[in-house]
Amino acid sequence: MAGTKSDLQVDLEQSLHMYQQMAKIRAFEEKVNELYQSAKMPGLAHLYSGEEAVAVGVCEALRRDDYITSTHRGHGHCLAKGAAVDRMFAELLGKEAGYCRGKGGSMHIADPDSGNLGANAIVGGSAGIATGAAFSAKMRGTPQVVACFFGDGALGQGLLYEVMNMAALWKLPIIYVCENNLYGEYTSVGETLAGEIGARAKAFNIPAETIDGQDVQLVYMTMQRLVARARRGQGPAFLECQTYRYYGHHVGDINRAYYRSKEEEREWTTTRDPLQVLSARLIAQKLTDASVFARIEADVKAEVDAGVQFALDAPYPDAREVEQDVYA
Ligand SMILES: Cc1ncc(C[n+]2csc(CCOP(=O)(O)OP(=O)(O)O)c2C)c(N)n1
Ligand SMILES: [Mg+2]
Repeated sequence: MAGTKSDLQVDLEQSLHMYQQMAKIRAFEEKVNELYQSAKMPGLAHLYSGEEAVAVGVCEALRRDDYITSTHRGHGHCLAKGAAVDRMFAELLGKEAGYCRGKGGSMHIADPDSGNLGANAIVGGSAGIATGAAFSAKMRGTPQVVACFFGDGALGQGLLYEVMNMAALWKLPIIYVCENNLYGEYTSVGETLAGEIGARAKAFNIPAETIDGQDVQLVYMTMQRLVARARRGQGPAFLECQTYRYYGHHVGDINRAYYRSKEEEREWTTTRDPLQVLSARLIAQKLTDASVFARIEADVKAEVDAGVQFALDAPYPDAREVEQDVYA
């Protein structure tokens, strides 16, 4: 029965699927770090480790033809929406098999087949693209919904407020998902943000909620509600997910001690780890046991190992294609 409370429970199969998605993102990011540290990957990357429950909980509530827009810290969003590990690695390594034929790299991965309109290196930049996509869905009369991911740093960008105003006025089917990981580069949100985060959305009469972004079941259930509302034509919503990045701002930021404490890192990585939160809960509820998680971990490790090997072996694009598909 649609809309009953029991619909909003997360069953075991779906919980394990979300665990598997989170474990895949974690394993992927660990491998990206290894590639960078061993100088096998050009450029750099912003790792999503620690924030997996946000991307996975949000994307679990979406259909394949719903849209997302992503950020500079976008690998988790791409994978959660359905991108393949091998083509992701290929893109990071500049290979032709990558999602942008090796010309985009870490911060520009897009995959229209899975509804991913792309990562974006301009902080806040994807808000305009996401809102345009929601406007397009409304004009075309499709039931598609858009999830727009952005970090706390994007709250300092004017574009976000211009598009939230439009989305509210035109009742666009979009969820603005703020990944508040407490830092923008090397500065704590306490030094950059005045007032409450949700109040910014409420100023446009957009309903806003703040939740624990380390609890994937909670993220999923909350998103399910907001997505259903948007699909019914009731307009946008704003979701602040409180989360934490385990590594530095990017893979080269290895000395974090001058801007955040070891105690803070320890608290988030031990008591609030999204994978452990979910596995401990399912075990405590006697729904499953530790061997199931061990098997999932082994499966995703095998997938990631095969994916990276595929990408390492894959050819670079032909040099004559250097200007092909390049628009600026
Ligand atoms: C418009 C713009 N200003 C500045 C930057 C440089 N920059 C890159 S990432 C970043 C911090 C973003 O912080 P946040 O939005 O909280 O995302 P997080 O890195 O924490 O995931 C900044 C300032 C940029 N890319 N774009
Ligand atoms: Mg941040």
